[in-house]
Amino acid sequence: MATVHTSLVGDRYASSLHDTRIAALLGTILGVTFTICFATGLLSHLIQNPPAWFDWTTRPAGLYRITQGLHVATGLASIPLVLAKLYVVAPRFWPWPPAPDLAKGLERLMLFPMVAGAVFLLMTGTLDTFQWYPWAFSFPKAHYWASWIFMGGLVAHIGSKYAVSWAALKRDDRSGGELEGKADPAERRKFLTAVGVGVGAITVATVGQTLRPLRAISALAPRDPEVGPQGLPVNKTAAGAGLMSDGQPDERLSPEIYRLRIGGKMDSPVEFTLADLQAMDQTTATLPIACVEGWSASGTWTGVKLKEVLAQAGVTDFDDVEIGSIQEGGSYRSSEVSFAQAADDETLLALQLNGEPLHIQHGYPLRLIAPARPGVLQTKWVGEIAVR
Ligand SMILES: Nc1nc2c(c(=O)[nH]1)N[C@H]1C(S)=C(S)[C@@H](COP(=O)(O)O)O[C@H]1N2
Ligand SMILES: [Mo]
Repeated sequence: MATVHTSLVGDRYASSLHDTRIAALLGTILGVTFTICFATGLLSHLIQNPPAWFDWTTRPAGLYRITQGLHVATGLASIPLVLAKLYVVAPRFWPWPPAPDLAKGLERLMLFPMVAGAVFLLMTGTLDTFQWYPWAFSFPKAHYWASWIFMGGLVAHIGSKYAVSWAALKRDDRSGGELEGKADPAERRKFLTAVGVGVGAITVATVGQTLRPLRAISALAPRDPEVGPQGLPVNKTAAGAGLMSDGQPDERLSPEIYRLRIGGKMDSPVEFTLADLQAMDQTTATLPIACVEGWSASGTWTGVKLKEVLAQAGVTDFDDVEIGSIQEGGSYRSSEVSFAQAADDETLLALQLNGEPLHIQHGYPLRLIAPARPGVLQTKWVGEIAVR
């Protein structure tokens, strides 16, 4: 079946690592990491943009921490794997003739969305974990659509390489593939060990931003889960949200002026002062902030149950509520809580973190905190609730 095409570049690729079996092995591992990465990414997208049929659970409380931790970890681990795979298959980049027939031509064309997609996804994803956006497009939108384009290419690629790869993996047979290398077992072992060490080093160097016991050795992690006021990192600062002027907090955050307004489909809106909220039954819960960027950290929060505040405003029946911030612009100034999510006893409007009033950077005087929720939906400086 597969013919061996003469490579234009000849002996430059004489290394025995350009081998079908190594390519198949790396491809299989990448198939696993990319599938986990895609599934967890899709889930994160659904939670943040829920269609009518989807209602994300609140339990277990640490679930999003795990799924998003896996998303970032499998993405980062894929970087050395992709580089290794590109190296192994390099002799096949420019075959001659480029497309001996239509099927081969199509197969090669589908490599473009896959390779370009992988590079784009891994680069933008990594830069996002550092909150560095040297581009003009919306990161979540571009990352999301690129993942579908990439997956299309990946599925086509697996379809076209499945038989050859399976044979190479099963029979230790290097003759049926298109790569000419005659891998020597010792060199192959050295190479694969190096790739494994690369994957391990990247993982250990970053996973501490979410796995506490590893934080001391996670030298490259963009976030240390303990750095920040009250022992928690901060993404959007009060100043960044436009809530500071001349170094002073916006007056709408002051205890005298602050109001929580419940409006929306109600006959007449209801307002609570900070003292009103403090006088309600208080609940304490230990819940993580799990940022989409992969860091997560736990805090002990005290405040009022969202459903209790709504009940006191006369609201017991609704589809969902939109929790709005005093922050005026910005993509993440509000978030939706469904009826089922609001029913959880630990879906809180928090007034305190770790036994102290919330630090202004964590959303003083009131912030949303709920189990299994992406950090981006844990709205800070809450000022209004729209009932729908
Ligand atoms: N109003 C408002 N709330 C917000 C954000 C925001 O930009 N504006 N960012 C969110 C994001 S992305 C995260 S990860 C958490 C972080 O909470 P922390 O700063 O208290 O750790 O706040 C969320 N709440
Ligand atoms: Mo976040």
